[in-house]
Amino acid sequence: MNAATPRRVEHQLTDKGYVPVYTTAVVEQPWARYTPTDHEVWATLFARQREVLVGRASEEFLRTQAAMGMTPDRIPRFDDLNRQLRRATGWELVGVEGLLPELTFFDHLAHRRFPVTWWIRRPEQLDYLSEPDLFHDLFGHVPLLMNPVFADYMQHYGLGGVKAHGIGPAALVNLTRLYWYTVEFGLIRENGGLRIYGSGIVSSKSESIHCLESAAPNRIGFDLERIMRTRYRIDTYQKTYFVIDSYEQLIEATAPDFAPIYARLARQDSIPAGAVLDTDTVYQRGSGEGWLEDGDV
Ligand code: HBI
Ligand code: FE
Repeated sequence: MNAATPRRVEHQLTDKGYVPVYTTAVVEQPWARYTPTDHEVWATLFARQREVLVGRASEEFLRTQAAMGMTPDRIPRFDDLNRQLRRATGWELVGVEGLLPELTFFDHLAHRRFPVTWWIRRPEQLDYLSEPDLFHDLFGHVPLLMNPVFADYMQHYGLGGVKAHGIGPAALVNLTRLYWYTVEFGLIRENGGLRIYGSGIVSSKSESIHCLESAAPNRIGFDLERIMRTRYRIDTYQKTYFVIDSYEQLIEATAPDFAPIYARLARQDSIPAGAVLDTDTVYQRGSGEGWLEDGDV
């Protein structure tokens, strides 16, 4: 049994069919209405992920998550986390119904507000969910907002997103790819190895293992414009993971004005999700085992 309130969802017909677009309203976290099942889902996912992430996740991710007091006991209160976040980097969490229109999402990030879905998945959805729920957002995205460099990157991303929205759809596609291959599915070099910092990976047990240990995917050094040209996967493991040397590299790479970059990219083809270029810094050239031919976005 899930927390009571039905989620207000409209479905919009797009080229990808009917996609849920939630109301843009900010909602209070209905903490008192979470059921024992909701807390159990949180506890199960939290314990399972913390176990699989030791030695696999970025030290900074594990450190910040522990520092802000996230535990498996129960779903954290946004108010408690906000006290820590405001003090550390000036960020705050706002409750939302789910996926937001892009401009609304960018505007939140531009003002150091991270939108967190207030509801958590059901027990039968433990292993896969097609949209971000509370576990993905809170466990996956929030800890690194305690890190000042990553916190700045996320705000810069939001400011860039608002600008890109004004430039046009091609710029938005380029920028969404950057978010996808860093914030959601990024790897970082640490202690002589590769570690995970992407939220889409840390909230998934199987991908936490796959992205580092499978022979299938490419692992390629971060290159801003290369990433902004590269298509990605929504419904399967990534074919390619990009590796940063440090969180500072994200800030340095995104400091310049993007307008000339968008103009240059507009004259270049997109790169297929599984491609490896001669100019790439290759940590692993993937075997491609299990890749589906179609479906890159
Ligand atoms: N809305 N709530 C929410 N969370 C996201 O991560 C999110 C979103 N809307 C759009 C979006 N992400 C992506 O398209 C970003 O690349 C903008
Ligand atoms: Fe996410």
